[in-house]
Amino acid sequence: MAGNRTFTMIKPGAVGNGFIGPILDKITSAGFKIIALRMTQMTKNEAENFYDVHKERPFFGELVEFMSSGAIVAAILEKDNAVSDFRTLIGSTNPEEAAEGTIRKLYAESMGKNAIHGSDSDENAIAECNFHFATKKIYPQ
Ligand code: 3AN
Repeated sequence: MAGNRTFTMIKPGAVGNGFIGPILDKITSAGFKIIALRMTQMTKNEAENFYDVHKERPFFGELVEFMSSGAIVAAILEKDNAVSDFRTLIGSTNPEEAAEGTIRKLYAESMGKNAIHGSDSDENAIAECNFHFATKKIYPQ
């Protein structure tokens, strides 16, 4: 059965461009409940650990630099079928290929600076929620 939680981060570019409010509105308007929320800045080391699965990819250095370059907004979201429905809401990794109305189509600058992260599996969602939030900082609705 598909899980009901996913993890997201509004990335530094979108935070810097003033899109926290509009993006959170898109998320809640799509039926997701925010059950944990935190503005923070990842250290380079934390970004390397978070994106460890991508360490062999050519864009890893750029990704780590960007994700530790400014504030992010991390959140845990609850909804039936959360991982898959949230991936649909954010759109393709490359904003040029993202469907109209998706968060990346609306707010991403490029493939690297693509506005928002969404977990790609239930297993990764659990790991990513635990990476950013202590259990006592999660408030199931
Ligand atoms: P997604 O975030 O859509 O699941 P992944 O997991 O393939 O995409 O990549 C993780 C992150 O790495 C992306 N959100 C994006 O910021 C960055 N990224 C992926 N592919 C590229 C690329 N070809 N060039 C630059 N950055 C990339």
